[in-house]
Amino acid sequence: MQEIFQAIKRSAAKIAEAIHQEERGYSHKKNSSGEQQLKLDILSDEIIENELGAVSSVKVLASEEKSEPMLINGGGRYLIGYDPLDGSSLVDVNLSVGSIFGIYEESFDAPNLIAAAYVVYGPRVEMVISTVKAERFLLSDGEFSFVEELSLGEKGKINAPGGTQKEWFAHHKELIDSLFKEGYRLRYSGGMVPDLHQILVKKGGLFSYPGTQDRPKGKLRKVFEVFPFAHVFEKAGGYAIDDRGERILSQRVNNVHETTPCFFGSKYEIETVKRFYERTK
Ligand code: AHM
Ligand code: MG
Repeated sequence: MQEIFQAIKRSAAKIAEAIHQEERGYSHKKNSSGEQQLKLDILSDEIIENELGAVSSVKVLASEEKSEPMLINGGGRYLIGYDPLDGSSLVDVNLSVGSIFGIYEESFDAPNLIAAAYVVYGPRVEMVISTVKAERFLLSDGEFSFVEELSLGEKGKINAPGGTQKEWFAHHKELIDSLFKEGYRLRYSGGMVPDLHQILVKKGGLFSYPGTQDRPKGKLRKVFEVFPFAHVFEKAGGYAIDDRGERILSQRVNNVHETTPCFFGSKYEIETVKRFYERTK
């Protein structure tokens, strides 16, 4: 598995470089930001595919950018689901973005997820790897060095509510309002990687991306986004549940692009989510 993490680290350094090069090209390309964005998504996907595709233990790669998983090496052991550049539209407004990876065995069902990683491209480039614990690394002079083990407290102060408010169900709005009434502060950038990273580093809080009236199954994808972060949160001593109050890591998939409502947080916030969602049962 170490060779997979090494390949992810090399990809991260190259994607960080690509993001900065696009930035340098910004002035003469400012009328075609949509196209530019697309290029960066594709470039990030290619970088990861080239790096992970060369690792002999990798059997299948499934990218958020591609409709079908790709067989790499029939004799390999691991299936990797990844989102090459999550929140990529935020690059244009110079907010942080990220890459997310889930490492599975046998299938892309969550119980088969054995490790996860994500990279945050912000003022600094950081990476978190979760295996038996969740560890934070910082990119400096081309190398990732260990910063700390991530560990959530029982309760935080951050509320990061995703989804279009107009489409929220009444019980969800009540949940979010009640946390604000308790004194929670709004911290939401619209990029799940930096939004969740902030909660992990600040040791608690709630990130929610609920099912809504227009999207009952939410927006975030199980295999590329939700399962990997659920792994990181649990290894950091936190929780990740769906709108039925079930553990995200017990979910299965029929299609790698399926989405699920999701809630990530520390103990107190997740208990609060369960209390408000209990009424819908
Ligand atoms: P993407 O994979 O197409 O970039 O979408 C995922 C992103 C997440 O980072 C973020 O939490 C969410 O979309 C925000 O979406 P929206 O602004 O549509 O609610
Ligand atoms: Mg994404």
